[in-house]
Amino acid sequence: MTFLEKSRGAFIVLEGCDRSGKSTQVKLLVNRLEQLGHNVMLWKFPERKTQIGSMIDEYLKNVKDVDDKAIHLLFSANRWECMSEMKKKLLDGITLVVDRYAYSGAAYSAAKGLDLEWCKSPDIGLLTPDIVFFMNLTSEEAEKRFGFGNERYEEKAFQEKVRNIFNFLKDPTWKVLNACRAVEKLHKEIERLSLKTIQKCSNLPLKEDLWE
Ligand code: FDM
Ligand code: MG
Repeated sequence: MTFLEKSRGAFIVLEGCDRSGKSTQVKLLVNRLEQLGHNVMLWKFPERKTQIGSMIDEYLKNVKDVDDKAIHLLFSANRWECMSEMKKKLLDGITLVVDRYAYSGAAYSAAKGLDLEWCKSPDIGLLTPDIVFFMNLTSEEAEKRFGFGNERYEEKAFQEKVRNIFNFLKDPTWKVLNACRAVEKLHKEIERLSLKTIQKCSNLPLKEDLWE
């Protein structure tokens, strides 16, 4: 644990299936927090700009095939390689709003049939978010949104599996949001809960005990 002399930023994660509105909401939240004078930064996993990230990018764009377990470990390594920078920013008082995290890592890989506990294990000990918002869609609403892109995983049957695993993974600390609602309504709820979180965790130590 890292003890604090000044207030730190909050580690806020948004999770959910493709097309659940995460990217829209992280942008809205970052803009709003900036407006309110907070020090805030948007982060996204996978972080495609690193060397590991560019291998992941090629995999997602179907340029390359990679063994299921190997790509899973690369997604995890991609988080580990960002930890020191993220930690530094949080300790500098910057709130991080993060689009996907280790929960996506476990859900997408386990949806391929890999053992869930095996999937979680390489992420054990990562920074633990102060709050996880789960963008929950009914399967009817999810179905309506499946026009779909051309990256790997973006198809209906697979997303349904991912959804089920997210539901299995979620714990009582998650804020499960009804993501079928209007963008602005959802945004207001995320803003309210984020502001509460920022205040609540500003004097608490960072936790580096994900899934321990
Ligand atoms: N994804 C994302 C994984 O399979 N594992 C992970 O650890 C993470 C962070 O990569 F299909 C998947 C989820 C999604 C894709 O693309 C990332 P977008 O841009 O977030 O949809
Ligand atoms: Mg996608």
